[in-house]
Amino acid sequence: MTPDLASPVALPTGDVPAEPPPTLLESLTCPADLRSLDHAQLVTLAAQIRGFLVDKVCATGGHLGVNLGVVELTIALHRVFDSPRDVLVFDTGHQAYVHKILTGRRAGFDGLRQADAMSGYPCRAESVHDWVENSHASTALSYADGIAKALQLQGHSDRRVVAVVGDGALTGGLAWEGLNNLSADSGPGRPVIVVLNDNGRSYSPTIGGLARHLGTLRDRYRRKAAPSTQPRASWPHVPETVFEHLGLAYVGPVDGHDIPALETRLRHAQSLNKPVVVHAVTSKGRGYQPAENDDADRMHGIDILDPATGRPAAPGKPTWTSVFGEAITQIGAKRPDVVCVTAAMLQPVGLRTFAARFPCRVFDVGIAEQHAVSSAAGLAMGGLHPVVCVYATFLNRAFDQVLMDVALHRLPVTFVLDRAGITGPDGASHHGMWDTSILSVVPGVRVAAPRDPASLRQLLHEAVDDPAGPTVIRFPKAAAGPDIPAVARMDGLDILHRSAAMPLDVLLVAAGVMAGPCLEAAALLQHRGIGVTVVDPSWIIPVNPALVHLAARHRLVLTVEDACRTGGMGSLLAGACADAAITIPVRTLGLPRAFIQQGGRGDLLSRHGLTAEQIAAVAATGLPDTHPGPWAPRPST
Ligand SMILES: Cc1ncc(C[n+]2csc(CCOP(=O)(O)OP(=O)(O)O)c2C)c(N)n1
Repeated sequence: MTPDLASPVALPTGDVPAEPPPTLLESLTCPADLRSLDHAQLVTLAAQIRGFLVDKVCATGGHLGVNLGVVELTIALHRVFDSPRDVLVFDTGHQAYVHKILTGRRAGFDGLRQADAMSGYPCRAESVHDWVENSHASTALSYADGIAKALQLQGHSDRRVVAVVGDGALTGGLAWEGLNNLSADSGPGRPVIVVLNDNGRSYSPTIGGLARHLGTLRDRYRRKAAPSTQPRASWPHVPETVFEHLGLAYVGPVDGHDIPALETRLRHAQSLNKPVVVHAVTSKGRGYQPAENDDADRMHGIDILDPATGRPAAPGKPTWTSVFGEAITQIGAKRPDVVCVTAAMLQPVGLRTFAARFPCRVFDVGIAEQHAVSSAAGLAMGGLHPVVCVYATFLNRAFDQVLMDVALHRLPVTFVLDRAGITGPDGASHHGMWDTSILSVVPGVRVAAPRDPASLRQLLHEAVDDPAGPTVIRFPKAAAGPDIPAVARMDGLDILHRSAAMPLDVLLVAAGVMAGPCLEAAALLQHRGIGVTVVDPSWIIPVNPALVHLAARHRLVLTVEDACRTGGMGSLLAGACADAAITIPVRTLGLPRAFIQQGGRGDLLSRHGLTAEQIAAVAATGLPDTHPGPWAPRPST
């Protein structure tokens, strides 16, 4: 008989459905529980963790492929080392989901990366097992170096410090500064264990001489694993490792999915009592077919997906990144001198089409933003126009290079800052909210914030046509469009709205994507009898003198930007008005000088006063004299 699926099965009175017994994964509460498991149980546990990751990460979005690759490695680390007494530092931190699961945070995965819930990176407030929470790459060796020095000086020589670093993160210069220091002091007593998680990829395959060297070492491991019919003498020559040349010990390569082999190597590394690199070979996306088949980045990080197909649950809309990708490719077709530079993020910054059309004119330099900028300076000195494409938050790394290597030389380099402003679920280290503050002190740099796809295309053209010095274009992680036409253009300013036959009460100065909420705010204010002009300066740094003149004609200026208020567009305009002895009040809305936690972009913008209603409320209450009292927008009639 076919059961009626719509109605629950009737149980005899008094019967309670039996709870299924907990799975191995469900029965784990802390890392120590791992140590009593036998090999077969560990294999089962690894499979359960993979199933759990696919289920949960497909539902929330997050770093899937990365974490599927480190399941066995993380289990082995927690069996060999005694966290948190021994210190585990994860470089970048995007690969710490398994660590979270094993340290009692399985339940948090339902809220992964959501507001007021579990972070997508290690987080000191969440667990004593998390030492570090910065998710900018290549820092782990330096943290480990410092922690080990501190433990040593305080007599804790029995505590181990382990840094887990990817082959991608190892392309960053900072990692080499760390390695250099670790090997400078290779005596007993400060033995940092560097676990190199080598999957051959950053997002895409890792580039450069180091990647080639690691490839040769991986080859050695593969040949050992698969008995060759060729005589051993015909195998290619394998040089000693670069790590040994630096004075560190080297252990490996070891199969990063073989828990007993990993444990043996980690214990051996521990026994050496000196700085050592343990080279674990892993594969990103392991165990989930859609990730293993994904050539672009093995599903490094994903949005919400249908786990059965590995495809997005809803079709995507055009993003700022995709609009940029098309625009730069069109420019590239007309301008052979335009070249692009990426720091290991070709696809995420929208350069895939450009790279396919002009493979010789795009340079992936590894996770090396500082080098990317100075190398771009060299490209410009050599007569090309480089376009450096990075996430806004990662430009922080290269501030000195922008200042001294590009701006001081007045070189025509264009910086395209993707993910500017609130980025959402990646949290404090990923909000692209510092760029305008740091760029505002750089002499000669011009910064633009497009409001829509048409202005992105226009401003990008203006930027690459500027031979006189550095230019910057910033846009957010969001869907792009629709276009917002200007009603007038005046001395480089786009006037987006003017209240007809009303006084010039409020000037709303909208930086880029804040144009939409400012236009809505204008409608609300106008409805209350307040005259509003909405202006988009397009180039937000330096201040356009025409904006100061326009400000002087109004009774209140309110600037609105999706960036840190400190030193941003608003504070620059306020300073320029003060310098010009203009006494009308200038209010500034933007992000606070604070580390903003993760959440949805819309939610976080609203929490920081950047919705239309909130903008209108500040404008109405900030107007001198005529509009006193609390602001409450009238219900529409
Ligand atoms: C300074 C900096 N630049 C760029 C990034 C963006 N990013 C996050 S993970 C990643 C690739 C990391 O590769 P790898 O270290 O090999 O780790 P895997 O993801 O392969 O495990 C990049 C480029 C970052 N986090 N920090």
